[in-house]
Amino acid sequence: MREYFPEVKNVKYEGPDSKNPLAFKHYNPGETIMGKTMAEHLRFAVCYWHTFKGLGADQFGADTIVRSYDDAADPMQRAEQTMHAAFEFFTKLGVDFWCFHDRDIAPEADTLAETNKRLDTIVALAKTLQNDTGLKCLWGTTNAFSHPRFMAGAGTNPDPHVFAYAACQIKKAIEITHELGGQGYVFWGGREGYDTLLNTDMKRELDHLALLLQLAVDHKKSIGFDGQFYIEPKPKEPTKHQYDFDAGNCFAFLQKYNLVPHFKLNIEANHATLAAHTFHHELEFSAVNGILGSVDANRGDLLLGWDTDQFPTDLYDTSLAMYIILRAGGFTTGGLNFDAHVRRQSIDNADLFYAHIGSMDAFARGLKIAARLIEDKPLEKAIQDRYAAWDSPFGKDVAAGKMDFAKLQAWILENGQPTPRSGRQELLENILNEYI
Ligand code: XLS
Ligand code: CA
Ligand code: CA
Repeated sequence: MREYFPEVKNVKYEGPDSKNPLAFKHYNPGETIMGKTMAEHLRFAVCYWHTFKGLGADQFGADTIVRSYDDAADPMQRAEQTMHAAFEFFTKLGVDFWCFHDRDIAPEADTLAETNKRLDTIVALAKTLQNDTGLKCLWGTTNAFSHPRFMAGAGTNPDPHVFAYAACQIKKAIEITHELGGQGYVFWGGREGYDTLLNTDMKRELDHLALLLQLAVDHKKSIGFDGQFYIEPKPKEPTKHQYDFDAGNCFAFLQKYNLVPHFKLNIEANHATLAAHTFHHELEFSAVNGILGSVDANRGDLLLGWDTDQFPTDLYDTSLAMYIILRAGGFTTGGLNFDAHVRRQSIDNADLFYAHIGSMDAFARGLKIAARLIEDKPLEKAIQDRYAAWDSPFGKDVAAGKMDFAKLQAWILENGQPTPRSGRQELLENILNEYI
């Protein structure tokens, strides 16, 4: 069997004192934290598109990275080699899950029939490799944004012919995800938005997008796929405005079209910052509304205003993310998918490993920090204390809606001015630092 990453053997946990760059210092998959192993909590997934198909090209320049699995002239042979390389990588890294778009794993042909036949060939190979290695599919998805036919959107396209094409592609992608035992399926509205309102019928587009999702829900039921559907918010890029702007927008959309029971959100860190939110905010909004499903773990760059999809290494981010996730009950079908790519100058195979190892360690540390925060409750206590007046008899009556405006006025006339209280932000930031 050909080896595609010969310079790296299986990555192991060596503990915080290890100086081996190809070992975990903090991610110890079997270690138990709050009743579950680290592997069960974190549910790491490697993404197919950036990790194996991304070879360093950007808007200003061509590929910089050469991988040995990419050396076959025939596109299907290349796809097969890539799949073998991917499973070698997953196994050596020691993750349990992977994620893919239909177009990542098999090249598109001239007709839908031929394209789907190619997918079947590659999916059969992926299934065998899953069985051989124990790897599982966290989620599958459709790329309905790269092909020129989707330049004006997929479900939101002004042409029903394109809507139909997108539907066929989604149908097949759900079927192959089901075939691979996928635990979920993601809808990212890559071009479901607009570049100018001068040529856009927004009402129709929103209705059509909802219809496409409803048809997907119907199809899911008809084939008995019980994986979780997710919408992945992103405010812009590639279009100027995308309808699935942020978690708040997605939730409103799902409510309007009665889709809430069928969808959760896949929150990506970099998309949160593009929407001028924090990762923390998007996770918390989803958690409090019961729609937190899965996470695309990456980060942006504060000095670059686009979707740089860098590997996550910031311990504040990973700690606060794990804090929200644990408090929301942890992942069920979801996980931490590294939707991230190495930088254009990181051209060695080893760089792919360093990137994933560092991010897995960063989340492992985040998990441990979050668990201690949950045990000691410093933030929880501070918040409880801040809102304690709502637990007084008066506060309870107000919250229960027992006090109308007239009663509130009478109460104020009797009780006068409220007493200002400190929000203690700096103190809480200091306390958080003690844990990190
Ligand atoms: C692009 C998105 C995409 C989705 C899956 O910005 O992050 O990769 O995760 O289509
Ligand atoms: Ca993503
Ligand atoms: Ca992204």
